[in-house]
Amino acid sequence: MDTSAVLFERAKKVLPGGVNSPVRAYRAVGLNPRFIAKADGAYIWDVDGNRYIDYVCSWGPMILGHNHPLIREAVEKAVQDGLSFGASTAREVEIAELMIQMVPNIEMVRMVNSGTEAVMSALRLARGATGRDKIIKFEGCYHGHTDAMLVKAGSSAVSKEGSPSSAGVPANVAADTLVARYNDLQSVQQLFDQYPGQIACIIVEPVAANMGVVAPNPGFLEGLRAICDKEGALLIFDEVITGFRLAKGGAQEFFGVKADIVTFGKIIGGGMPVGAYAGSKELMEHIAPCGSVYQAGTLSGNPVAMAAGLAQLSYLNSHPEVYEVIASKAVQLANGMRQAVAETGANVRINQIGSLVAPFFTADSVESFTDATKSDLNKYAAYFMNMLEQGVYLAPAQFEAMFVSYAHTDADIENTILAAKNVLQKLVK
Ligand code: KE4
Repeated sequence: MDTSAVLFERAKKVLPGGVNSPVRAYRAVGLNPRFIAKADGAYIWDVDGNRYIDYVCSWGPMILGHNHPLIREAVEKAVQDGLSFGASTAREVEIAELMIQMVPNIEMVRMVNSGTEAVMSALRLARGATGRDKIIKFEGCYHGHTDAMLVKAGSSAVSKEGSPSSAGVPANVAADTLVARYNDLQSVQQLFDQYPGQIACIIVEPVAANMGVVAPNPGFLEGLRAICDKEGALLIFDEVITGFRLAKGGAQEFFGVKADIVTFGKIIGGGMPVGAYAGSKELMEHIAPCGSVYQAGTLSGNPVAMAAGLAQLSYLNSHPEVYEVIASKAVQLANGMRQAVAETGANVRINQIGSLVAPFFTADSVESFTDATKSDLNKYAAYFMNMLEQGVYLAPAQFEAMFVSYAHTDADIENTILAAKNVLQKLVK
């Protein structure tokens, strides 16, 4: 098999930037990307045979670790019956019933094929249900690449030098996207005061995990709920990352705050392409064919993808201890990294909530995107490269998260902490 270097040269001839998703190009860390050959449990192997402890976990889907036997067997069994029918199947009903059982405050679900598609559909639903056009998002939050969300977005869409998040987004589309500051309720209320009766919804990552990891300050999500109730707008929790990760019921359960629409992705596909959006029966019956808000998809509810998602969600539903275990491992990791920071005198702040962790190369607290952008991105790039050399695979960009899975062992966590200490010692010299 070709090496990563050879594959990347070939890839750049046939794929924009040599990748099918920008962050995979490692441009934020200034390295050539590793091509991955296989994965198992907490580990991935690149095409050159190097093994890494994996904290990307496919950007969140692999909460049980890679190549879980239950998920693999469910997929192998499902493909025996065919790959796609373009017609309804029992498994779509079963996974929707299970999601409604696991997640509070949702009565109906619509399956789509990605988080982006879930968000795009949820925004259209909010606009269709309220008759209002404007939407509020938060600077540094990332909600996939639908036009309306590529305004001051996070993750790999972070704009350079203040330019918009993407060319190709018409000004009149971007004009309907209003941007507030995460953890700043006043910046939200100001927009409602400026555009009374015009704002359909607020969309928020209940934990911002596309600016590094930034938790909501106490009262922030509750405040968004209250503002939406007062202003007649809908609250959308984008739970593509937090859904089925922060708790069985996701952020609504974890924080005790109800959203009107919830978007999902990643974990519900078990590694296969799946997204979903969900809400009350009343709201969801605005969606075609019941109502006037159109949304459709050739492979929505694909039977093989549903088999993978159903296997993963069923395991999570019957093993709630997973949540306590992955959160405690993340605490062990974060505390170990903080110890390494203290021992080396490095300027690093570690944020952690649930099984999400993120280091920022700054001595200051990080509670907003502005704080996150003040961290030293070059130091992060050096940290990433050195950790890779130590056999630890982190997000190849600062504005992402570390994901701890059920497959990460205590030894993996301890080895990661040791690697971090070695690297920080080297970087502070
Ligand atoms: P997808 O369309 O990539 O399935 O989901 C978009 C999305 C929506 N909402 C949130 C909160 C998300 O984090 C994402 C996608 N997450 C990124 C990681 N930051 C996916 C990785 C990538 O873009 O390659």
